[in-house]
Amino acid sequence: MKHSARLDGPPVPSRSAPASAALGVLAMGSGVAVAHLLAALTIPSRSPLVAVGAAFIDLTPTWLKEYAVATFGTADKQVLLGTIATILGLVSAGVGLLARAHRRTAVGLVGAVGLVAAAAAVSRPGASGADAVPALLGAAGAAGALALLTRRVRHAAGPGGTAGPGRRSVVLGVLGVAGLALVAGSLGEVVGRRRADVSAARAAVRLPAPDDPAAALPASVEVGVPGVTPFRVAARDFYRVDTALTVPAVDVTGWTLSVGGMVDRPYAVSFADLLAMPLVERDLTLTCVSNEVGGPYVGNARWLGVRVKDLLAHAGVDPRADQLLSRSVDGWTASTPIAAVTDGRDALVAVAMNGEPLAAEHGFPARMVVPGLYGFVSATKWLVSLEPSTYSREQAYWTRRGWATDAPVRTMARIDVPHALSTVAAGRVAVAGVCWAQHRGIDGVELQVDDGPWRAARLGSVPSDDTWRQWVVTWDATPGRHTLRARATDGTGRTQPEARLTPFPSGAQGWHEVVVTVA
Ligand SMILES: Nc1nc2c(c(=O)[nH]1)N[C@H]1C(S)=C(S)[C@@H](COP(=O)(O)O)O[C@H]1N2
Ligand SMILES: [Mo]
Repeated sequence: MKHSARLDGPPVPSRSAPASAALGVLAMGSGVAVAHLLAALTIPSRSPLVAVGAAFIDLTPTWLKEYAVATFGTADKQVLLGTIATILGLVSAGVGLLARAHRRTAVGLVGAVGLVAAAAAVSRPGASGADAVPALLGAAGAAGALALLTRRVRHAAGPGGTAGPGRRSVVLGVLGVAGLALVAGSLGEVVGRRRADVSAARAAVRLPAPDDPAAALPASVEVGVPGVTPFRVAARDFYRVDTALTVPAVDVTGWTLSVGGMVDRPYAVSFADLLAMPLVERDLTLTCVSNEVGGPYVGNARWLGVRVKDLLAHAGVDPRADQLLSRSVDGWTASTPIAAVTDGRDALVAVAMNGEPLAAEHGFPARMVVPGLYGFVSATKWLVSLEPSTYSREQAYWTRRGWATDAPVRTMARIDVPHALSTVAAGRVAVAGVCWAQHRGIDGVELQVDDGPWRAARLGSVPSDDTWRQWVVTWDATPGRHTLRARATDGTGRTQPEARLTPFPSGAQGWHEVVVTVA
C-alpha cells in the first residue's frame, strides 16, 4: 500500500504504523499529564482518569457492578482505572495512526476525548464549570503535541528531510514532549497526594472523653481460638466498601455537617461543635449488603460519636418524614428509615473508630453508623448533610439502582477456622468463627459435620445485641473429607434459613459451608 501511494501521489510520510501509534500515545499521554497536574493544583478528584472512572461507576448497571465486585473484590477500583487507561491508550494509538493521513480528524478526536473527560468532571456532584478546565487544557496540550510531532515527522519524511536536521527535530520534539509529560505527571502526582493526605489534620484532632462510655469488654468476647477474627477489628484491617475511586480528602477546618430538609430549624455544625456535643461510645458491627455467605465485608469496632437523634432533635423533624437522607462530600447518598435512627438504638454520627479519629478510608472526619442495617442504607462516610425526607420524594444512590429501601442485616454465621479446603490433623479440632444479627442479637450457633447432628457452639460474650459474636465447637475429626456447616439463631428465635439468596437486592442468605480434609 505504501508503495502504490508513493507511485501516484505526493510524498507520503514513510512512518511505520507502530511509530505513528507511539506518537499518538505520547501526545495523549502528555495531555493527560498536564490535566493531572492542573487538577492536582485545584481539585485532585477531578483528574481526568479519575473523573471518567467515577462517572463510569455511577453509570454502571447493577449487574456489571455485582460482577466486578464478585470477580475483583476490593481490587475493582484498580481494575477500572487500568481498563480506562488501556482504552485511552488504544484510542491514542488510533489517533496517532489517523494523524498520518487525516491530521484534522485526529485532532478532532483528541478534542472529543477531552470533551468526554470534561463532561465527566463537570457531572460529578458538587462540580462546577471550572472543573472542565483541566481536561480541556489537557486536550489542547495533546492536540498541540500531536500537531507538532506529526509536522516534524512529515518534514523529516519529505524531500530532503531524511537528512540529519529533520531527524534531529523529530527526536528533539519527542524528547521535549516526553520530558514535559514526565515532569507534569510526576508533579501532579506529588501535589495531588500531598493535598489528599489528611494525616496531619487527623493527628491534630483532640478527641474528648465520651459522656457515655462503652463498658470495658470482658476477656470472654474472645473464645481463644487462633485464627478466628478478633472481636474488635483494627481500622487498617477493617473492610472497605464504597463507590469512591479516590478517597475523599475532607478539609476538616472548612467542614460542616448541615441538618436540613423536612425540619423546622435547619442548621449546621462545625467539627468542633460536633465534638462539643454529648458523645456516646459503643461497640458496633458493620456489614455490607454485598457480602456473600462466608464473605469478608463485615467488621466490628468501637465508635465514638453523637447520636443522630440528638442532631435531629435540634432541628425538629417534620412528622411526615419517613427517611433520613444522608449525603457524602462526593455526592453519595444513603436513605435510612427515620424510625431506625430515632427508636433509641445507638445510631451515631461517628467521629472516631477504636479510639482514633476516623481513617480517611473510613470516612474522616465524620460518618454514620446505625446498628442493625446494612452499610448502604446507613453508614455514610465523609458525611456532610442529614436531611429528613420521604422515600417518595427522593431516592438514595443504591435505591435508584434497584437495591432494597429497607435493609436490616440478615442473620449469619461464618466459619473462620479451619480454612476452606485446608488439611487438619485428626483428633480435637476447634471449629470457630463469628456470627451476627445486629440489633436482634445471637441466641445460638450450631455446627453440622457432613450429615451428622447439629451441635450447639460455645459463644463468646458480647457487650450488646449490636455486635457480632465469636463461636466455637470442638470437633473430633476423623480422617477423610468433611463438610462443615454453620447456622445461627437470632435473638428473636429465628434460625437463619438454608435457602440461598444472592446479595442483590437485600443481602445474601444461606448456611456457610467449608470442606476440609482430615489427615
Ligand atoms: N460516602 C460513601 N459512604 C459509604 C459508601 C459509599 O459508597 N460512599 N458505601 C457504604 C457501604 S455500601 C458500606 S458497606 C459501608 C462500608 O464502610 P467501611 O468502608 O468503613 O467498612 O460504607 C457505606 N458508606
Ligand atoms: Mo455495602
